[in-house]
Amino acid sequence: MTGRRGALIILEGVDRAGKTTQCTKLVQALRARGRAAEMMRFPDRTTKIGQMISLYLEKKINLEDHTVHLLFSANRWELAPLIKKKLEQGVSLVVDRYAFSGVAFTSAKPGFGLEWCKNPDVGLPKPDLVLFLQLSPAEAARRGKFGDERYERTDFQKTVLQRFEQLMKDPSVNWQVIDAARSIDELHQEILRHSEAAIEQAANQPVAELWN
Ligand code: DGP
Repeated sequence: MTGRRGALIILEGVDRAGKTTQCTKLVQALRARGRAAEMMRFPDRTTKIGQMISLYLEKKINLEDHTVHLLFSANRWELAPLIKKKLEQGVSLVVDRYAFSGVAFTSAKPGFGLEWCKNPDVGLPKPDLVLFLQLSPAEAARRGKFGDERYERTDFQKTVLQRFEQLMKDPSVNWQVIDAARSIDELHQEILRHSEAAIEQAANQPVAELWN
């Protein structure tokens, strides 16, 4: 043990922004540079709670909106001990979505305020870096048709983007906005640069708590 902890790096953005591709490339690049890195994703559909979320997203079951919000949050909480353990072991985690998606997607539904949506995730490990892959709804639509899952509608995604923009005003979170309309490799290079800086910065600091 060197005593250096790993960094918690989140990729966020609307659907089709390229998050999963970039998460995979980032983990590969960090490992190639001799850094311990692993990928995670939320929702994690492999747990019991995740399986229920998956059925909901596939529209095989319907769930009440508050209930679903709490399930997505519970899915992050059930992985929180593992996240902390990995970070303490010096492993940097590259995570496809986190609490920001949780707040943006639920608060895009009628009758849900940002503050209510943020509450269940209070106390989760705080990310050292949140990369927001910025893509206009028009550009996302050019990337092909949405699938059949719940939330995959252009009008809903426009509201989600507005909610993300509200969240990005919070200066306590290390947001970096990345123009996702560029090539995969250009994006990757910028993401890698920000991630390397975050890993160096996080190394000697304790893991903080959302949303402080
Ligand atoms: P993905 O597996 O990344 O394609 O995400 C599945 C869908 O679930 C996607 O439309 C975004 C949405 N989503 C992700 N996290 C949350 C969350 O915490 N709450 C809600 N309501 N939706 C979420």
